Amino acid sequence: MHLPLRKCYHVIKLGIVLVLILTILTLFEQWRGGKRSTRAQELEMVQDEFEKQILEDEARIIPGLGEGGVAAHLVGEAKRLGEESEKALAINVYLSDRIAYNRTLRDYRNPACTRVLYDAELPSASVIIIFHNEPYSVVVRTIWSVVNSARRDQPWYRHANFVDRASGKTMNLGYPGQDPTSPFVYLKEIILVDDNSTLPELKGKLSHYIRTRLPPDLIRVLRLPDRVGLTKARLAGARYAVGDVLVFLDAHCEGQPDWLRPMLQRIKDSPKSVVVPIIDVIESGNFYYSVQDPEVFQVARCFHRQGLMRARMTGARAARGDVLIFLDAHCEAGADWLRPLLQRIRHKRDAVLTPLIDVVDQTTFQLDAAEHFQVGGFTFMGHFTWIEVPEREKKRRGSDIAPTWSPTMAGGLFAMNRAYYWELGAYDEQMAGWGGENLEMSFRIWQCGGTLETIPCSRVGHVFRSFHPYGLPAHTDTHGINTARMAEVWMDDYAELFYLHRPDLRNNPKIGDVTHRRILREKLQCKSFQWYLDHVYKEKFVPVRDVYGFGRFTNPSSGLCLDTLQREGEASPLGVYPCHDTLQATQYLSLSLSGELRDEEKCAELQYSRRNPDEGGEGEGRKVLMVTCHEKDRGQKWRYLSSKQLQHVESQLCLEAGPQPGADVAARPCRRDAPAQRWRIDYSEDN
Ligand code: LR7
Ligand code: MN
Repeated sequence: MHLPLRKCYHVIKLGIVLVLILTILTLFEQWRGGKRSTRAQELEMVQDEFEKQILEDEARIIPGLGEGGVAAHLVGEAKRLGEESEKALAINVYLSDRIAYNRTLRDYRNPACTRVLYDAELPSASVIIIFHNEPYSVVVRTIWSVVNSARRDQPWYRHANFVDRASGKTMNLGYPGQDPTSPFVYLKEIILVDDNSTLPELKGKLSHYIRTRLPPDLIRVLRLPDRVGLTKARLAGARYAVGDVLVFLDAHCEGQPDWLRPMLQRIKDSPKSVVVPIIDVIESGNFYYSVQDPEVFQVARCFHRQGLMRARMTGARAARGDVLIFLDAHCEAGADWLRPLLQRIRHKRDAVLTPLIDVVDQTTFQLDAAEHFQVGGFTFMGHFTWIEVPEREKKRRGSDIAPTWSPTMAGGLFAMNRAYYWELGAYDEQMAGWGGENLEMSFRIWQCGGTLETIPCSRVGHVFRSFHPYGLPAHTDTHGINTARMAEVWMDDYAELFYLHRPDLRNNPKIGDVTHRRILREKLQCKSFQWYLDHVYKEKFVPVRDVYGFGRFTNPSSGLCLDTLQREGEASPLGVYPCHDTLQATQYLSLSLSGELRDEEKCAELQYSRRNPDEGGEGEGRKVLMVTCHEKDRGQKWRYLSSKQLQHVESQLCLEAGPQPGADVAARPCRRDAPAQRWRIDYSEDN
């Protein structure tokens, strides 16, 4: 009895200890597990919240709205809310939130593009999209557009086969190193660079959207800890990228079918080509996707019948409108085709205009848009402009869809071989905020041995905004300062023409140090700006090149100078103003060798006078208007007489100073004894 009792006691003691340990263990486990699950729960709750918001977003979308790229309209209260959002954000965000993230677009490409075969083996692309406080739905639509238009399973995806040299076998592998089953044959990655946005929906919600709605392992989001501006944000994206080619996009773009391959193919064939797509317009108010130049309208017609002259005359006699428009009876007009014509005729009564004529196929009624796109130019004020493709370039490129040389690029949408990007000096990392980097890179490309080309089969739409919805660092003029940095490094003596517009920036310490960029220019043995003007952009009017005289045009008897008086607008009268001691932009005019009296973009011509079309009235004379130079022989030709008079060749009238500062000049019958008709030019062959 004794022993078993003792044993029993021990057994019980042991049991109790064991039970205690077990209880403690389970309690601990429970405690730990509980803790873990609250964390998971919290995370889940946040995700659920994002999910809920995203589902709400998706429920808001109106099927079919804006589909095909047509203008989207809302009515009533929704319309008002839309307009309000556009006023505040420069984009109709309320509307954007209601248009499908992956809407389709009408295909505006030249039909010849659909017949091009691209190599099966193309360089891989890293698409870099930077953003600061861009509207969420617009960013998501941009991402979808890139993803969709780079899929191999799209109907348009056809390619030339890749022949393996070793085995002689025909293969379709995509590019080397890529999983051949991946649907994104040449899209390596999309890198989103968040330039320190403050909008909450661009943080967790956007990440959640990407994680749950978009293909895995394709999209990275880089969150910058500080706001660095667009140049440095792009640099950050480029450092991160691993694809063969860098493709930069603004965060409000939609690509046309197959927009990426034509650029990759060109870079493969010519690695030092930096390429841009044709940039189409997505209207900020209604998301209408239209071809690049909104002024270009399209009237389509199929075939021309003969012998219609008499019928037209009869019609013209009966017409009562201000303007006669003749159309064949088998035309289809593009959007807003009429107003550009009427607008032009209002400014220039004697203009006879033809629209851009597209072709409608007579059997299929397929509309083939006449190829029209513009390339990049610049002004000495440091701004990007659109220019027509020069005639000599049309000859050189050989075909409407061939790579077309462009003197500059807009800056936001381009593709470039990644190694070449770094070799060529990437970006000037001391450029802040917005602006300037586009001309800097354009000049650098050309001057240092590359080419800048528009690839016509690649078209991407961009939402053009009328103002920046985001603030820029401390309201500094980053565009001016960045442009001055560019001018200091790349423009040689021509930098003076920039400083003429910005005397405040001359020798301004705000510009900062550019030594390292000058060293880069030296190292790459780049050519001069003069070379650029002479070889790349011959058509550019340079106020000191190919001119008979330039500078101030002084009327000695009054001490007044010709002055554009900072008047903006399509056609603004030329006036006079007391001469400035130093040359300033509004008084900087040239008399070109072809006889134009002009500033950088506008030429003096006479206003049409209804009363007396050929003679200047004895009274007020005819007004002299500054209008866009047309480089045709008519109307904009002047000559400088030995009597120091400026004579308008066509009308034989002479330029006469206005009576007081700020007055308009006039063209009047030439009188040798009229002191108001005498002009002295600062720099000319005579002086
Ligand atoms: O501080 C900033 N940080 C940014 O990340 C300021 C802007 N950004 C982002 C912004 O969210 C956007 O995605 O940078 C991108 C470009 O800014 P936008 O869209 O306000 O510029 P933009 O389209 O008005 O201006 C054009 O010129 C700029 C000069 O610095 C840039 O080069 C833009 O990329 C360029 N856009 C285009 O080329 C599109 C075609 C427009 C034309 C002509
Ligand atoms: Mn933009």
